[in-house]
Amino acid sequence: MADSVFTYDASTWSVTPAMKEAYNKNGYILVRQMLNRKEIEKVKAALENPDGVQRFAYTREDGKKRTNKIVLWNHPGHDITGVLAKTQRVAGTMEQLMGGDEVYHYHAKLIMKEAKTGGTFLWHQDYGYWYRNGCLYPDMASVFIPVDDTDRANGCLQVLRGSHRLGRVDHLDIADQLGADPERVEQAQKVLEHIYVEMKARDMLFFHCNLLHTSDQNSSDRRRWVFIVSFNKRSNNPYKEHHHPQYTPMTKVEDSALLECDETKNQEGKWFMVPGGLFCVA
Ligand SMILES: O=C(O)CCC(=O)C(=O)O
Repeated sequence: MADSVFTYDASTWSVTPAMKEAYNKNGYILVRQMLNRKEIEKVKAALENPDGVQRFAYTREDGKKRTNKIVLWNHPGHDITGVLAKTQRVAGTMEQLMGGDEVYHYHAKLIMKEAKTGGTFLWHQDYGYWYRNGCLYPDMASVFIPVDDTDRANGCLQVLRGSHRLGRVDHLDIADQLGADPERVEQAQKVLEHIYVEMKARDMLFFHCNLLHTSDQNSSDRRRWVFIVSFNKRSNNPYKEHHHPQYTPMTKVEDSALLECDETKNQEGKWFMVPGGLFCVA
């Protein structure tokens, strides 16, 4: 784990060869304190605003008598959540870790595991889903940005270190979810290190789309909300149209744009997934 953990310093930040090596070897890097206190408060307030993304929240059963609340959208938009996704710190770092070719916003989501009721996510690879969308290469990745501290008690993310190098594992319908083939997961668990990625709000985890990950129910009395932004490469434009975007140019913004933005309500430009389809905010 230690070789994949770094600490952010705004005055010196760049993606170093050590970070790239760790990402390629382990399938992820964890960067501590990547947002400052003002920034995380802003992001949290935007995600919590009942007149913002919350208008599009829905509940998903986990197949184990628990639920997660989710908001999922395509295209970053122009509010605080969109600005964060487009910053050099988020999109630029991800682009560098993914090899430097241009990336675009594939989708973003807010996962709300509420205290006492929050559900599980089965072991899966994100590419297990995205493969079905016509993305030929696993040249995709996500940034996991908790807005609450997350630990074993409130259902932190768990990963199998280096599992992205297994390639894509078959995904099956299991307990109302799409999960990685349990036989493969069981074998992978015998040879790969199982890591509970405990994080503070302000930290970010950058992870490869073939990294096997899961999370437990939240039986604690603390909620666990996380904002996740996923990127695809321009060169990996999906070969078929589906419910997430084809290549759409994304202009990255300076990190300072986050504190300069005060928009938390206007969701113009985003397409939200809602039960029954996609809803465009014109
Ligand atoms: O929030 C979590 O614990 C996991 C979320 C996840 O893996 C997903 O949405 O694909």
